[in-house]
Amino acid sequence: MKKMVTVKRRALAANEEQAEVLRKRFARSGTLVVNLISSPGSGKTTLLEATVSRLRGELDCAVIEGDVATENDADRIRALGVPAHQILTGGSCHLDARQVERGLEEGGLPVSDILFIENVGNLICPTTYDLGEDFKVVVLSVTEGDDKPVKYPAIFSRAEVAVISKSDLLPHVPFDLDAVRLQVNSLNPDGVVLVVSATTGEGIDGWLELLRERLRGKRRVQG
Ligand SMILES: Nc1nc2c(ncn2[C@@H]2O[C@H](COP(=O)(O)OP(=O)(O)OP(=O)(O)O)[C@@H](O)[C@H]2O)c(=O)[nH]1
Ligand SMILES: [Mg+2]
Repeated sequence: MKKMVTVKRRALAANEEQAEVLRKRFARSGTLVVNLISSPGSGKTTLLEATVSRLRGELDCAVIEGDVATENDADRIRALGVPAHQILTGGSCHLDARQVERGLEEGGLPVSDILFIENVGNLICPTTYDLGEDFKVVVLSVTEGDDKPVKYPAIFSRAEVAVISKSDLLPHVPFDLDAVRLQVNSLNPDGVVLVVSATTGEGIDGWLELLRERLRGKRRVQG
């Protein structure tokens, strides 16, 4: 047990180093990097499809997709004319910084204004792996139940933005939005909660405005 803990600590320390290399690279290129984390099927790719379609002609976007198997998600993004690279983890439940570095080299992604990294669908494993991102976004769909922030506190306290997705389904499922806001707020008082439906477009403007503001902020700080 002790040996396992030591190995995990070493892996995390090595990941931190690699993430810093990535962070410097993204600082040089002025790229805003967003790490999207959720359980499988919460709507990450659908949100990205809605996002990159709307930002077309305004900002250059690129996407790294992380999955255990298939190129499905990268294909969905590429179908919209946006560069995407699929990383296959072959079983691992999260992406790490080394995979992202390699993905950038091998995927031939152009330098972009915003790089979205869609992590492997999982609310636990990706939480502690820094990918050199500017911020993490946790996506929680209304069909998953309104107790998830308190059941998975680590990701909800680390993610600067919580997107409550599939809001169009709210009339059909028991989901107490106020209770979720309170849970997220108690775990992360500075966190932002957005309520979004990628299907109807509800809340998408606020999400896009947040991305624009974060990109402006990053470039202002760097001068
Ligand atoms: N009603 C509704 N369905 C949605 C919405 N967003 C996504 N979906 C559906 O939810 C399912 C999963 O969506 P994805 O975008 O593939 O979810 P994901 O989080 O990328 O899934 P993984 O990559 O497998 O973890 C699909 O059937 C989508 O059509 C939404 O806003 N409203
Ligand atoms: Mg997906």
